[in-house]
Amino acid sequence: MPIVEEYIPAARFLESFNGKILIASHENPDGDTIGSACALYLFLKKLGKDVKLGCRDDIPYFLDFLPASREFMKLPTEEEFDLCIVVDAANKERLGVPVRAKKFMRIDHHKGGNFYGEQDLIDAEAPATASVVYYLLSNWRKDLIDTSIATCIYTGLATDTGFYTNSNTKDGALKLASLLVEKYGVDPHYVAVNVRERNPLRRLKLLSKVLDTLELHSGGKVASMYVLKEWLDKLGAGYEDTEGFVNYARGLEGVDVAAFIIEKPEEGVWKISLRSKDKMDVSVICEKFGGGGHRYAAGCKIPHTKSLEEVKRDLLREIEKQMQNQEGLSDKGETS
Ligand SMILES: [Mn+2]
Repeated sequence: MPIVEEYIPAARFLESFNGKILIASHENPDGDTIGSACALYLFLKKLGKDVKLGCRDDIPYFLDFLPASREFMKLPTEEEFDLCIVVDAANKERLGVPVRAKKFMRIDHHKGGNFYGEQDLIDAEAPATASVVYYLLSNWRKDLIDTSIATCIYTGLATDTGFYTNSNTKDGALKLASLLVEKYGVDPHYVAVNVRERNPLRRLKLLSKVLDTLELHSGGKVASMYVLKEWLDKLGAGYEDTEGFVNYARGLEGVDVAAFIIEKPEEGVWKISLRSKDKMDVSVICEKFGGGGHRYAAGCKIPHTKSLEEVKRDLLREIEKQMQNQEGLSDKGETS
């Protein structure tokens, strides 16, 4: 359980803040950044704050059931804010666009990153940013948390834990989920059906193409897959349709690290998603390419000027190197 005192300064700061607030979700938004932003937005609205929601990208179809998900404005905007609350992102760059704000605040559960001031609320032990948001709100005005707010928090928690299967699924995540259901009337089945069982046909067609690219490396410990922009265009699919594909590669027996390479020519990059079964810390690999994330899930970008073959080669080389480093570390750990 988080230490209550840590949440008080952030609550006090927001309580006394009287200006224009923007809650900003990161680019290529996931359930945690959208769920956290929506929960905080609904809560601040109840307090009568001047608050807006913003994101560079469209809200993915699997999150459009969330209360307030349709309130997002497209970033960038000319509008200037007194405060921008960056949720679920280690730095402003993760917003994908510049934001005009006098002050920034970070509410997050990622390790490292940039800090904007005393008002930041970061708990690297938290399973999701949504759980950080929950403890902020419950240490502030518990009575204002309703089923809508709780459903947003639950969705962030459920998606970031892979519906309670990822390695961040510990006692704390399950207890919070239980509390949200018992006390605030969240319906887990409703959330699961909305997030996971409204797939458009184009997504499955895309998956079948992507699975065809599956390759194993390093004696079967590493799996890679990719998707090309032209395939998306042909199927009328978007990047949101590739969400979760990397888990098929990670799910293979013997695979410790799965890599998914997404071509994004309009951003001039290849976007890389890495997943591990927790034996390997993939955030370290992504940091080498200027990205980051968690032990079990991380991402980075490689310039599009490189060919797919070069990207694969560079990535696999770094993964291989880190596997040797980290295996070396754990061996040492065992003998000392
Ligand atoms: Mn998160």
